[in-house]
Amino acid sequence: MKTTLLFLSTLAILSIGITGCPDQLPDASTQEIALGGLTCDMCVTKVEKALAALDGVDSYTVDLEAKLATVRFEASKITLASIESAIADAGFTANGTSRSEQAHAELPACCQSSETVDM
Ligand SMILES: [Cu+2]
Repeated sequence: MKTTLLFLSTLAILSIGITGCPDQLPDASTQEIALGGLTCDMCVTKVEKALAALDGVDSYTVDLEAKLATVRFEASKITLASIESAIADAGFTANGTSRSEQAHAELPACCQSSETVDM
């Protein structure tokens, strides 16, 4: 009986050790955002700048070839919709949302893309 209890408590401690990762924020969420209108590295920089300016975004990667942004954020501070609209405000579509045509028109010529939605 004692051995069983010891075994169970050891198991409990072990499982806490596995799940209770200290640097894993409880409300952290990682989402992939499909980007439209991404043509070159400058576009990537524009999207990265838009993401960097957001409070609540912990980290991000922007993949030009996959046209995909992977964003890790704190769900209590910012919503996915806010992140999408920040990207749209920078002149690109995010998950099919419409982009700011004004911001898009202000992008360098190499970044001007006729595609409005790229899913
Ligand atoms: Cu570009």
